[in-house]
Amino acid sequence: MKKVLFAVLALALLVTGGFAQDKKLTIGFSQVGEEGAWRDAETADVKAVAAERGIDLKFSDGQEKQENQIKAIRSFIAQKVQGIILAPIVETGWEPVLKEAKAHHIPVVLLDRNIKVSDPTLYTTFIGSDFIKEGKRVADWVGKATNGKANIVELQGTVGAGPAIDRQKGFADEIAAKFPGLKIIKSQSGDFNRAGGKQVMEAFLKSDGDNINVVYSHNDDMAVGAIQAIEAAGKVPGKDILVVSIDGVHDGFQNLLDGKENYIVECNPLLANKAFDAIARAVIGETLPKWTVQDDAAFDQAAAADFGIANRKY
Ligand code: GYE
Repeated sequence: MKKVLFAVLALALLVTGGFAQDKKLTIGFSQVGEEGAWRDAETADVKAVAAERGIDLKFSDGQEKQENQIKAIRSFIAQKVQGIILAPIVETGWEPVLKEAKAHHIPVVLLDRNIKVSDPTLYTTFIGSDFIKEGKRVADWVGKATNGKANIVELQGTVGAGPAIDRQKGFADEIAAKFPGLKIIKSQSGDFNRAGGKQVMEAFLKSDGDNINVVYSHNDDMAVGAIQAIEAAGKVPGKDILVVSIDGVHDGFQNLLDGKENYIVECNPLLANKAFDAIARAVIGETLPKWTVQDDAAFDQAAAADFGIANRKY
């Protein structure tokens, strides 16, 4: 069966002379949910690129639940898709369902978050940014801006999610190595969304009020919520309390321009072209590197003003 499929695809390649054959592909996309602007941009990009390429896209919104994502993958397998794109909410627990996909020879490309599995052949490639490096870049900026002395509160992403784990680790490792005077006095999850960021920041302000010099948020959306909490507490975000985060979505960028935020490391959500290319290659039997790394920029207020919000793509 697999051989027949390969032969047909190889023939299609010969006829069309390239990856244009992916016109005939049916691909399932299991998305995390709709927790913020970053993810909405990613979803829109996947849908737009699928339409451009004439791909039949089966889209499933996991509503921030791993069990929904696992169900979606099973349903994609039952519908005999040729490939699956998975944006995994958390790092662990995927092994059984990925074995099922593998048994049906369906390649799975990991989009924007990585997973932990003992058998690396269970997925084709992880397409996304280096979250450890993001955390380090933020720590380096905070170290410089505060002369290496500050009390920091941290808003973590979704518990168990790759970017939350690595953004925490990269930041913590960097300050341990270079800035002994930077102290993380509180750290809690705001679940990568605005309401979560606001709520957790309110609690931090209540308990630690005047001791907080910096808020490090694992994404822009939580930083937007934190800035609201800081203002409601009668303090000036960007001055009384420095605000730093990751993503570079429109509202985060605007806060940088408005002086309410101080530094953002970009994390590009527009990965769909790379994802569909990866599936097309896997379908014809190519082996890909396990990590397709996305390189990102970083902005302080001056760099943001230089770049201009009109040039932001998400
Ligand atoms: O930073 C955040 C989103 O997985 C890299 O998830 C992604 C992260 C992104 O909710 O805004």
